[in-house]
Amino acid sequence: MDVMEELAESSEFNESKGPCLAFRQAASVLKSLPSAVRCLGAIQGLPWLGEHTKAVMEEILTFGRSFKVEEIRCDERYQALKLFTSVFGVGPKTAEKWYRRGLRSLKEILTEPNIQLNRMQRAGFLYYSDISKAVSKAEAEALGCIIEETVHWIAPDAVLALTGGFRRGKEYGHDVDFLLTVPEMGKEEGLLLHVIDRLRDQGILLYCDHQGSTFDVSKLPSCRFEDMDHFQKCFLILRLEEGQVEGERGLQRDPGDSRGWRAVRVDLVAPPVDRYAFALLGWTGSKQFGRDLRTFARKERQMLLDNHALYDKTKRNYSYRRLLRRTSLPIWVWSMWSLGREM
Ligand code: DCP
Ligand code: MG
Repeated sequence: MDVMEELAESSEFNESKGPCLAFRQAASVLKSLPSAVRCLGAIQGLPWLGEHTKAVMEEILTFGRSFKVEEIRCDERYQALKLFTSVFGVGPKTAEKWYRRGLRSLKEILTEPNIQLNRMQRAGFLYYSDISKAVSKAEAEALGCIIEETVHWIAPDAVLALTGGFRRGKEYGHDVDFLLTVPEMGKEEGLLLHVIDRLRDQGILLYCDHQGSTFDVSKLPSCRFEDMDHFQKCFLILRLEEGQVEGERGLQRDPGDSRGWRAVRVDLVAPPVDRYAFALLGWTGSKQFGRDLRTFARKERQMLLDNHALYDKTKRNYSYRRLLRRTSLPIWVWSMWSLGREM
């Protein structure tokens, strides 16, 4: 399945949306299987495995390797784009621009006088060695304690949830995602800025990009299915001290690194409490599961689902409480949820 992810990534760099999605779906299906595939017969009848995927799998099953993937791995452009997009704040477009300018390494980017890095990219380079390292569950839990203490110091009745990959049971992630809200509508508005101030006062805020809410309930039908939701959020880099992490291994870092701390990427999202359930479902991910759930809602239930709401196209309403009582919504959401618990 890593092979499928690599093929998806390569298609993304080539802006081939269809193949990219097909390989991601295939990776997702293969991950959900109880055991490794040993013959092509084992995948007969499974959904989302198209001709390309099957051809790659046949190659692997026959020769123990995929020539197509090996070719991609050796490709200079793929290598450069993969490296550049591994920097926080660098997307495929910027990576492509740098590649076209003849740049091939991170050092070349940093020493090229005509390159203007934005604030996020500067932080991405500054903390590259730390934030390109996986974050462990113990580190995520330690950060959870710090955020919880900070949030509850500001709002004792606030609700905080660890989301993203760690909520799905992953042992490692590339960042740590949290959702927070307060029981009283509207009170969540100033919350994130307070949290940021408090983290700064504690001396652990290394970088912060705060985005205010653009959520407008009256425009709900027009803000569906966008990549980013409209809730207030912040993308942070926090300093995590060695003593704060429980467990044998403590901090994830290079051997010989004696700093006693590491930088970690953290996302905080603060939806209003009446949107919390949708935000929690969306931010728990995975991205592919979210995509499949939305497709299922649209095609099988004539409903539109996103991180803000569930809209019934036939009834033309958002009244999800009524829907919960009237239909089998909880059943399909939760059955899809358990079916889609892939990492
Ligand atoms: N998500 C979302 N809208 C976005 C970004 C993410 O709804 N604009 C969702 C889907 C993701 C989840 O939030 O699964 C968390 O995003 P991450 O990119 O952190 O992904 P994961 O936590 O799943 O993976 P990782 O373990 O690499 O952090
Ligand atoms: Mg994450």
